[in-house]
Amino acid sequence: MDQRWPVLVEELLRRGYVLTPGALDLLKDRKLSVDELIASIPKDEENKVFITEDEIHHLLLGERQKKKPRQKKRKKGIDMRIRLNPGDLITSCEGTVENFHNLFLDRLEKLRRILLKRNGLTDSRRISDVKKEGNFSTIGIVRDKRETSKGYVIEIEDETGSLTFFAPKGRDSSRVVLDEVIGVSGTIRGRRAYAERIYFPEIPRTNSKPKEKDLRIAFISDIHAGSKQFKEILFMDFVNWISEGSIDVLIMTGDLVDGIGVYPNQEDELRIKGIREQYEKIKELLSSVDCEIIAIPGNHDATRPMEPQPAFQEEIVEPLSDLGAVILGNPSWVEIHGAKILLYHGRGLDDLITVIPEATHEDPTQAVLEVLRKRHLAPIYGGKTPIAPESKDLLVIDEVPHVLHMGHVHVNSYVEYRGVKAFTSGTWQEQTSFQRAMGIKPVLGEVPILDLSDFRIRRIKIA
Ligand code: D5M
Ligand code: FE
Ligand code: ZN
Repeated sequence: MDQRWPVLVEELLRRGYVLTPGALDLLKDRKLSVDELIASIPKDEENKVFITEDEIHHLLLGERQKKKPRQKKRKKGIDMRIRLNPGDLITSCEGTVENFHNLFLDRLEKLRRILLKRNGLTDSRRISDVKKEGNFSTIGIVRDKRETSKGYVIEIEDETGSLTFFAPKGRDSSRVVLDEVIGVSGTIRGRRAYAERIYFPEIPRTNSKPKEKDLRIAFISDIHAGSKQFKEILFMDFVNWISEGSIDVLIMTGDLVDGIGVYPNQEDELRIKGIREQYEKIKELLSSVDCEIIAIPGNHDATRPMEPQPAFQEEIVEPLSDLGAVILGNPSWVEIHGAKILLYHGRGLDDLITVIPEATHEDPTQAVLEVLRKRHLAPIYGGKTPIAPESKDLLVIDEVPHVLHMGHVHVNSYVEYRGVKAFTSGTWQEQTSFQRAMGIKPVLGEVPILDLSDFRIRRIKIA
């Protein structure tokens, strides 16, 4: 705290006002005079003694809103195509055993098509056709994985049967997860199968790049408007920055609001307790933004939590439509001037982080990398990510994108893998008590910007 503090606090006391601890916190490092502070107190509250966090908040925000955005012509002919939007494809599935069977069959078929192109798997057979002795190669869904002293015993399954094999310890075998589709080649001796190589569907080595275009896309996630921990002032600094006209498209990948009833006793952590009002807040925050806005939901938003998630419930998110935002489901795929962009909130990362060596909540890079190699946004079934028994698996990454953007983990990470730029983009919400208990340290206000003029990502930091 700087030198002026005791003076400011004393002066306020002399005039009969006390700052609450929250208000003191907000004022840290901000240069405001006693007169400005007193002016922030509503005039109809003459007997007021305490100056609260809310009042300081409004005062600081007012300061920001004075900066009028430079008016730019909205949507200067942006060529945008929506290639996948789960809302259009979601069925009213009932969750029967047959539904799940179809889901996994679709997953197997889509990923097998990709795996069959790999050297070493082109001759692979269905599991029931694997010869009882000699060399083999096949493809299946991982049903079981157990660690032994020397390696792993892995069981895979397809439509025709199952196969259990031993895989020695190694980078690939350590990264096999339940319910993903893999290929395996090796030998069978005396009825025991030994893997020599494990194959993930993978990203092929290509150097595909979108055409050059003078256009910049900002990626953000996890605003959590309505939460007491939402850093509105920091967010408004970002909004003011984009309102200056440097950004053409703003993409938001979920948890726009904190929601209601997402976890027990959430009411205590909410500044805005109504869901509609939380989206009204988003509208207010973004009202000066004149670039194209694209939004998909996360696990805190107003739509079903099971993935794939259809777009937000229309009645509730009218404020988003009022903004002219393009509202899609989770995951979604948009193409902007030829740049193929896959958007996913990122819940599947929670499950991968628990099993992928070197992946942590602090640095999820290795989990993001595995999403690309496994060509699936949430391969592990029955973990933390609720997955709907749709007949098609929309979480498979059928086509290779140029960009994969996720949120949810509340930290920034970046990996470029075989030409694909994959990243998570942090949050605008301070650490919650739950995150403190889990040891999760959020990263706030760091925004990756994709520049289509040179196809590079630059990260700006809002201080
Ligand atoms: O998730 C914010 C962060 O908290 C993100 O890093 C995941 C983590 N998180 C959330 N729920 C859980 C559970 N149930 N287990 C482990 N980690 C979790 P958000 O979606 O914003 O609440
Ligand atoms: Fe979140
Ligand atoms: Zn989330």
